[in-house]
Amino acid sequence: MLLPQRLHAVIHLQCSKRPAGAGQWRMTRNTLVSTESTRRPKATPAALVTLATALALAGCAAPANGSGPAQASNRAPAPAPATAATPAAAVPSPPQPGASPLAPTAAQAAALAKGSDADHIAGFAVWNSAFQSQALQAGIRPDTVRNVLATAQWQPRVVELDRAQPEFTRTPWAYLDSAVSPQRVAQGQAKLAEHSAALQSASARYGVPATVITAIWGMESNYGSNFGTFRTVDALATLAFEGRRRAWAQNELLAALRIIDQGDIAADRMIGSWAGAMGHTQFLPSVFLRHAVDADGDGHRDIWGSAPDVAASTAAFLVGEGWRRGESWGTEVQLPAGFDHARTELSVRQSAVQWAAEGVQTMDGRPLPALEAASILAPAGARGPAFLVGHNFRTLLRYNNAVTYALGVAQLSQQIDGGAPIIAAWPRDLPALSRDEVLALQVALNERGFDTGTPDGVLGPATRAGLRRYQQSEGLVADGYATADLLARLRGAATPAAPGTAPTAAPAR
Ligand SMILES: [Ca+2]
Repeated sequence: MLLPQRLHAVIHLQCSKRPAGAGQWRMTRNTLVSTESTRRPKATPAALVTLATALALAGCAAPANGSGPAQASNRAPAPAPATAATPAAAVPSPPQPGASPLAPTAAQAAALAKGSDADHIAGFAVWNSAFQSQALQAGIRPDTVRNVLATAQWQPRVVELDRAQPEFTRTPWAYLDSAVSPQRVAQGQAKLAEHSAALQSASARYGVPATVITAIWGMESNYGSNFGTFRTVDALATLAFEGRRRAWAQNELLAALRIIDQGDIAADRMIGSWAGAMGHTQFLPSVFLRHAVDADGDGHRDIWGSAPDVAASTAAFLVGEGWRRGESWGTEVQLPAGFDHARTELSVRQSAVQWAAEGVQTMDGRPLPALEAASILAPAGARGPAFLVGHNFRTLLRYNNAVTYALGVAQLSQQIDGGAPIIAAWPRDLPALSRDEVLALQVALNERGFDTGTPDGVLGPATRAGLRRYQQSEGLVADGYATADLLARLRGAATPAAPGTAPTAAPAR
């Protein structure tokens, strides 16, 4: 990994269990020092000039350095713990209205972002100084503002990663091959045995199977081997200054400072992903405040080093989002001939009994699980596997709102438990579409009157809906799965008899 010029320290964490079954991980830290040794940017004359420019850009009154403690008596009541619009733990929530008047606007931050590293650091210092006042007003302790927020660092790598867009979409099978590899299943079984006491205790307390907790742990951080190397405060402060999701990031940053105030974790151990997701379970700070649990009774909610806390916090999150004890996530199913694939959406719900009456069956002939509001999903379209999913599957989506993610947790937990992998074959002959191809598909559908919303290169419900209407108009199976054939057909380049697209191929799809 390349070290950005001003990334002074990369903190590498390794967790290894103590030998005596204490249920605690020992955390070791290796600090790699790069080009500079101090955490604060030096105020060179050039930097001071750009600082003045940035001040003007940001429309700020000159902030007094170290103004934090002086304003401590001027606290407003602390707001309620940050409430992200989407409490998914691993995925940043959408932007929220109500930006701080103290922060630079998105346009100003964008202007700064085009500048040099010195511009970034100077602008970041301006933003930080202004935000220190806001943090104090929000009730963050002056010591924390001075020692943690004021020493936060601009991390250019965070911005790079935030702006990175993959060139290609990922097919469901490519994602699941990696997320639910035999190695990860075997490792999950070993982790389940190793941390049996912590996982079973959380399971008994919250009613979430230990295999599901283990699977989430595997999906989120590969069982703690990779939960990110960014200081959460640095990552969120960078995102807050950078501006694309400023209100959201400021909210999460305040939540992170509040966690430090509460003494759950020291700032230098508050480590996670570039996007602010922390520790083994990749909780955002606002999610931590709502759901993290001190299960080992040491007085700290520690999702970085305590197996009992990690297991209980994960289960508590799911229960808080509605997980039902004893209910299955769902199962792989066979669909009857002539099944209307336009109905394979989470929004189409009926009881498993009703689905069974339509001819939906399990793969092994056993009865469908008893689910009330269940949906049929076919993430790779009519040629791929289909699943009946219920309420607890939708709860998994609260962790990360992607069907393939929830399917990954479901499959990993099932296989850790000794269950079978997915039986039906994926349509592996279909190539992944590039982002440009998805964009072209969206534009073409819109032009033909099959509305997909604003073209964004991302396959979502609106694109599937537009695609399904197009497929129906052409007499095709309306599965809403985007393929190169469909794009070619939309462009008028497809031959009507192309395999997999012609109406006569419907039974095979
Ligand atoms: Ca604890």
